[in-house]
Amino acid sequence: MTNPLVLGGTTEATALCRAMAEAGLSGTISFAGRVDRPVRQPLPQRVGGFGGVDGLAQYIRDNRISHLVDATHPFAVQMSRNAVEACALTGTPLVALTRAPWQPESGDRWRAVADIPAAVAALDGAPQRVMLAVGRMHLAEFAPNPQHFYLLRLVDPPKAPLPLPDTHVVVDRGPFSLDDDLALMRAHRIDVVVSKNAGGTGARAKLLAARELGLPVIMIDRPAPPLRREIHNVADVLDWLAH
Ligand code: 3Y8
Ligand code: NAP
Repeated sequence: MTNPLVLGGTTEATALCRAMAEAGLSGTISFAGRVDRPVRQPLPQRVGGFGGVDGLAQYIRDNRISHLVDATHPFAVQMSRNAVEACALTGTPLVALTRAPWQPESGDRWRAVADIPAAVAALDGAPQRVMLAVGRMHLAEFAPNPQHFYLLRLVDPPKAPLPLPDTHVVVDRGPFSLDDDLALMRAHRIDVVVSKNAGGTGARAKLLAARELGLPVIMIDRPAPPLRREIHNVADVLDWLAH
């Protein structure tokens, strides 16, 4: 009896759950509870942390989870580490449904940086108009460069004062479109875009818009994931679940 648990929060996770439901497979998708209203999913969902490795291991035992699919975002590296450890503890088969990093193409003006602190350092210098499209959780790290105008895109309206003095907030969740991101960057006269190398399609529009406008992009490399089996498409995950 397969009873998979999908760690979600990405476009691919949602696509996997739709395919599982269409294939008549049961399962559960899990969210951390980062945003007010996670998008409706075609499988039953649970929201909230598990309580570290032991909490996840206990959840796996209590719910007789037969397989774990880690379909979290490439920057959700703590969750991915916990999944590897909890599956080792409980002997649960694990795969990661991941997407390749974006690669620069002709016309791109990317400056690759190792992590968020390096992206902050890359913004040292004279005031610019920055599209800071890295979400909410790491905004405070950019406070050392208050001289810029920041266009911020958040999933939910800010619940606390923002750590930056000169901002314009757009409340929107992806997937985003090229036309909308072009209009947004033109409307705010953006000079530079800051992006995580999320990969996938949901967040890619801003890169295509930057290319069309000839804007530089500060591209933040993803943290190294733990060692685990990785699958890059939904069909192969369904096949893995069936065997
Ligand atoms: C809660 C669950 C789906 C999933 C859609 C993908 C695409 C649209 C683009 C920009 C970049 C950013 C952010 C982003 C994208 C997809 C995917 C993706 C980037 C939701 C969702 C949850 C989250 C959490 C949220 C983070 C934030 C990051 C916004 C659902 C909508 C910036 C990542 O306010 C907060 O606390 C937000 C936190 C983690 C990163 C951060 O540091 O703030 N995602 N995003 C998940 C949970 O609770 O477990 O409601 O759908 C999911 C999606 N967001 O089903 O189609 O697959 O990547 N998410 C980044 O890439 O830099 C926006 O603005 O251009
Ligand atoms: P993280 O830093 O790797 O994880 C921190 C803690 O959050 C985990 O230890 C776990 O808590 C809890 N958690 C994370 N993902 C969870 C999930 N899917 N279900 C249940 N608990 C989860 O994670 P994050 O970067 O904050 O990402 C949180 C969620 O947002 C994930 O679903 C991820 O896919 C999604 N997301 C993140 C980004 C991003 O840029 N980071 C972008 C798009 C979507 P416990 O230790 O208590 O179990």
